[in-house]
Amino acid sequence: MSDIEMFWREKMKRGLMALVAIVAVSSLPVHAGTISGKVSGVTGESVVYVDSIAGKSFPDPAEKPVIDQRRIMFRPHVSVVQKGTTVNFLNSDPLAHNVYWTGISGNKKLGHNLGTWPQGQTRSFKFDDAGVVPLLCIAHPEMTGYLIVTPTPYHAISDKDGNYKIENVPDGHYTVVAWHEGAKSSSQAVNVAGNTKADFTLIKEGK
Ligand SMILES: [Cu+2]
Repeated sequence: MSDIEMFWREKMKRGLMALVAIVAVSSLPVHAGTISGKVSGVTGESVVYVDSIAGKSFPDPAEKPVIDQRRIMFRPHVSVVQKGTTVNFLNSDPLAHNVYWTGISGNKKLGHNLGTWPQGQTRSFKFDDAGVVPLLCIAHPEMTGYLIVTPTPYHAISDKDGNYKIENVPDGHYTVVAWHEGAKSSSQAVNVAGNTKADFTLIKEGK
């Protein structure tokens, strides 16, 4: 191979590498990170989510999570879904269950009764309003569950120790809310730039 050939080969190789680098960078999504931290002051699972973002809406999620009624309990006891999600309520018990809620975040106009249905059957409801949905069953007053409907897809349920992680949150300024059964919710401004920490301390209601 002549010197001039070597020269052009090297030049083309470098050009190609530069092009690959440009394509790789331009195809990257918006910078995103995780919001993680700990919810303390309460025991057990908490829900942490990014509150509504001005001027931003999200398509209705395609997946339809199941809230099971099994052994006279709502399972899971606490669920979180994005606004616009259709939830399937399944009765797995050999007796009739009912599902109703008296309101969403205290708004009685959003109360609803799904009716009563037997084992093996499912009834669905699409939750278009964000808020806390306390689930009840007329037949079994001891049955309680909570569905948290969030305005954004950025939400998480903590582990039993309160540690949570919300993944793939685009960089930006947000209000992040922590919810726990029987506690006063808490919100704080969080500036997400890559991986960001946000801790919460909740106070149980009535204290
Ligand atoms: Cu029941």
